[in-house]
Amino acid sequence: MDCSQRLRELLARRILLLDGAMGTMIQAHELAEADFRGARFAEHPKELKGNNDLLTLTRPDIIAGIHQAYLDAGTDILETNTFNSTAISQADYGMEALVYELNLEAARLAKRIATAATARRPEQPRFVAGVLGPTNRTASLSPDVNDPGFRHVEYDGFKAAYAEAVRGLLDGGADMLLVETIFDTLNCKAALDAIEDAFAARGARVPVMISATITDLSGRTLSGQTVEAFWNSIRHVRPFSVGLNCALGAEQLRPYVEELAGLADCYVSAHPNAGLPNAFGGYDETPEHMCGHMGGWAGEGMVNIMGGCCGTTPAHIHALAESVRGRAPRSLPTPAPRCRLAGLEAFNIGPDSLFVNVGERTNVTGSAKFKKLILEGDYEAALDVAREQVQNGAQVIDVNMDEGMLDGVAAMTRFLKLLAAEPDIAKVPVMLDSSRWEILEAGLKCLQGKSIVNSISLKEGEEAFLRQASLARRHGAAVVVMAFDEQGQADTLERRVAICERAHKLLTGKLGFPAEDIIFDPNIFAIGTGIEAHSDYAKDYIAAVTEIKHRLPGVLISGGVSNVSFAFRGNNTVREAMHAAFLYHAIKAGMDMGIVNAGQLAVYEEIPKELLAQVEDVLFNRRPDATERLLAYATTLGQSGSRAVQDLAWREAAVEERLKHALVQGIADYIEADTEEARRKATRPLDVIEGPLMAGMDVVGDLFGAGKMFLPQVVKSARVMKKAVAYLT
Ligand code: THG
Repeated sequence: MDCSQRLRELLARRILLLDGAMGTMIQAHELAEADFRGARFAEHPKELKGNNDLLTLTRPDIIAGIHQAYLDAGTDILETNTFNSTAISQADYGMEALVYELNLEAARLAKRIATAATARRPEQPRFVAGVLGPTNRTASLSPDVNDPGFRHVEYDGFKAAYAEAVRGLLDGGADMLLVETIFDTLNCKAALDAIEDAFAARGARVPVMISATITDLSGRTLSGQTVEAFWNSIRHVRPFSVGLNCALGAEQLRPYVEELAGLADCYVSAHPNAGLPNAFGGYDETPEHMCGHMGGWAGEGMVNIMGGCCGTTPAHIHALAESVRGRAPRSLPTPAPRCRLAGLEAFNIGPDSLFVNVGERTNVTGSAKFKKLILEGDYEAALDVAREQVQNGAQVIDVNMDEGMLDGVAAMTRFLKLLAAEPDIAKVPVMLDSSRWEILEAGLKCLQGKSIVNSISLKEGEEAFLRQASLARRHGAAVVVMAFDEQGQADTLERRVAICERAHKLLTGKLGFPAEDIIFDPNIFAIGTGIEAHSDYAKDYIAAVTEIKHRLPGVLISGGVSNVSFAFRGNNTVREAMHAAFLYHAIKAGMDMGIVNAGQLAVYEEIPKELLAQVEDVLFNRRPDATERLLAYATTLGQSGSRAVQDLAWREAAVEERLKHALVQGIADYIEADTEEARRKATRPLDVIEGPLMAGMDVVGDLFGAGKMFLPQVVKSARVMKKAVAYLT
């Protein structure tokens, strides 16, 4: 039986115990500089006092004694003395060269003591978790407030540092690995990437435990993620356990452990501090106090693995062992499969979700304005474009830096690093959009959340496709798969469906890629181009959506919506009507998400009936002269400007109608004057809210419910409503 199976067997019966703090225990020995140095490092040029991990080599007796004390207290899983044993952390002491040895010897030492304890009492087998600490650097935050794009260490640097530590821990015989005290999920993802490399190189895996730290009562990690966003960002490695440790005491940590316990389909661990640090940086929560809380968690079936962090001692672990004895461990939930994305916040997409709007404007090929800003290096204003998309209701933002004049890797990297410092943008997941793999990969190395890679395809054959898909998976990303193969882009219903089926089979069969993380894009091409061969493009896309959803359950479907109207560039009235009608029908067919201009979506129901009929004739290729008729009709509408500006006929209607129109269309321009007019007609200002304004919002609600309005439009309606209410107040 391998270690993972033995652990699972034990965990089915009881809660397993980690140990407690190492640092507090070392401090109690009141060691001097000479103890840290020993004979071997007597001449080392830097001060070494405080380099606790070094004691594994210079005072192994002390570390062994601490391990033994924890085992005697009831610990099942010992943690190695390697919290700072990475080149990044050891740089403080000039001991980078020692990292492999520190990890190797720490694992050997813990293993020797654990094995001896198991031999003495085989009914309680003991295990060693090789600890990978967070380092003292952040991968997704700048240490310099004046330069938010700066990083001390980049993703590849973190990964290399962790790789070295992992090698030592595994060579030393660690039974499992514990990536802990994670304050920045990108650090953790680099560690997980290094761990996967090591497993692949060895042809063997060990269980991986992951434990984050919530730094304050905001309930977020230092790098700003919520508990669920964190979980979404790391669950692709199928961890053995996920949990929380450090920073807070048991009482403050409770709600977050409880939240995680409700989400994670793996074991849940918790090892809190002995309370919050006191004025002297010490910890004074007694074993009884701490276990008063944690015993309760055990009683409620909230956890599987427990222990202590800063300030805890063998007395705490002993008390914990007493208080969890006989308590049933948490049973694992079976959450429904969903595409679980994350920025700073979680964003889950499933079969019951409403249509997802992906903001298209942060694209150098899709927006002249964004391109100009990036080429000029005005990243600040470029970030405003992203911010505006999010404010307008984009739930994901598509970022594309494919431009001949641009170093795409550098631009993607810079933009995403700066974006990480803007919580109002970084809260949403990112869709990395590029036709070049290097750019997609560079983007993945900047994002702590769970992103979407847009896109991969069979264009260059199966090998390249599978390689890119597995790399995307390694970073935990979902993928957009274009209906594109060695023969070219699919432009018929049959080829669209056939390529998606082939890609699905390869991804799920060869890589075990979860269906819910596959987003098919069956190609939205321009229609109304005057070219006969293009006339079924929209119709076939919509039919392909139905067919793919039917044949490949669980996958999602997306597309670049604005493509469909390229032939009508310059005429936004027609373009917006085409997008609204296209979306209305494609969503009914099962389209889950689309790349759209979130600030500029027309309401299907409000499209003038004649225009709608003409647009739908083109969409569904209902008559041979459909395009000509729409073009002719388009010229009568004027060449540019949006419907709202052009057509002021609605201003002639009664005030109640005008208020409704403004709410449904999200037009704020006249709202105060119209609200004032309604107020003068009413007895009390409240009557305006309860009367015409609520009536208008009811229409918005009905259209939204019927799939005829989208979130970005509702956001606009809400803004208009707010303005009217503010005026009345
Ligand atoms: N599928 C996938 N990804 C995609 C696409 C797709 N990414 C890019 C594109 N298609 C989706 N994004 C856009 C962005 C902008 C426009 C169209 C698609 C657009 N822009 C205006 C134009 O060209 O007329 C630009 C106007 C301006 O400069 O402001 O229409 O299909 N997976």
